[in-house]
Amino acid sequence: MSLKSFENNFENFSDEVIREHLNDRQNGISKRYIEVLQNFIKEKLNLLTSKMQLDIFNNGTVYTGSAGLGLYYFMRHIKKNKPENGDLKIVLEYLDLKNLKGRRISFLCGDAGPLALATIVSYKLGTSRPANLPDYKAFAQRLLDLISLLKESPDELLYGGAGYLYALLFVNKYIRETDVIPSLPKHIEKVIASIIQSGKLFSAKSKSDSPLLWQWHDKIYLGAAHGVAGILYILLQAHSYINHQDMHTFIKPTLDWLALQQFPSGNFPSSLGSSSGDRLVQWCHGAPGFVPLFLLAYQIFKEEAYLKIALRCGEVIWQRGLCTKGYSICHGVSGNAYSFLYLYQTTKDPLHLYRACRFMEWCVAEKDGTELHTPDRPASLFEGLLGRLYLAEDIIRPDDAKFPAFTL
Ligand code: GSH
Repeated sequence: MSLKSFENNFENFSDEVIREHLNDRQNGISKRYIEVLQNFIKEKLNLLTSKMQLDIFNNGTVYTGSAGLGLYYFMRHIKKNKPENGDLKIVLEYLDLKNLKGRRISFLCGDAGPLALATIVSYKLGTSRPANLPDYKAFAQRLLDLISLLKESPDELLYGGAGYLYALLFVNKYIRETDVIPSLPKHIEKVIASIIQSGKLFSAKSKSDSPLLWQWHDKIYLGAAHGVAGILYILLQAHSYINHQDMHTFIKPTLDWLALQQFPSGNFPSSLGSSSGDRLVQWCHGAPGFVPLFLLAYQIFKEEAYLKIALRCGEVIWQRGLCTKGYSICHGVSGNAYSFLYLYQTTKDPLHLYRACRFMEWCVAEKDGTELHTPDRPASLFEGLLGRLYLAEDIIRPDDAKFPAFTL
């Protein structure tokens, strides 16, 4: 056992061992395991909305606060075969719209998350929205106005510009009709231009081989939450707004530079020149956050090398992804399970679905001694229990699984 992860003693994939979790055709979850997960969701959701209420409402963000539960209910609604708009009223119960701080720009830790959700819900409810809920245009305007914070914000996902871009793309995705928010496409382009420009400037300043580079707190982070991988992933999801020249002169070469940073183990460093070396295997820092990036790069640029990088990440996550820290989505086992879901979506190889199920099982079992750090916010989406519920919902329909606040 290394310091950061428990030894993975789960059996390797075989037709025998997968029967518990996978269906006969090995292209989905067995009925029996779906039942296990549904019971888990029911029991824990009850706990979250009763005994853990205080913790859910400790702040209003998606990351550690009530909007995380709002996002959970929103995605549950979206995934229904016949979504009924009336269900969306529950999302509103978890958006603390009167107490937004006006300090941070991102979806996860700033105002953009609750405002994006409020915009979509208010739009979808239309005239059937509660009498005290403003029209979607008011929320959309507040979301757009957050751009005034862009210059003073970092570029990364958790607190910065990439997190703002995610919020704009999220609104664009779920309010499907064009021209509902006429200035949105131009606004998205402005934010992309600002992130790319900032990356060019810092790359030139630091004389980097990468044409784009960003820093956060004076360090060049590489991972999903604070670094290059997270920023590139959001930019790639917005590639229809980016011209061919920028894609091929800046974004792709940055991706290729990033690929060179992969450790022989398959993991990635948390930051450039990090003295701590090959240590963390978790979504926020390390291989799990790079899997969706390189799989999307593979889809966009059709280069097999990107798929290979993601598959190598998958191996190290299987070996070292049972984090001693705990089950969280951000820096724990449930977040790591998403890597296998993404690999399954791209390759359709049931090996990856099986692996996701075993990591899920670890998080459901909560065996003594398998979470050595009690989360600061035990109920929350990114540090706590809600993340595991989110994963359980996603594993039931693995083809549609999307890491929250990261994949559109
Ligand atoms: N506050 C968090 C919780 O209670 O869940 C723990 C903090 C944490 O683990 N942070 C992540 C991390 O990897 C980054 S988001 N920190 C550095 C480390 O553990 O070395």
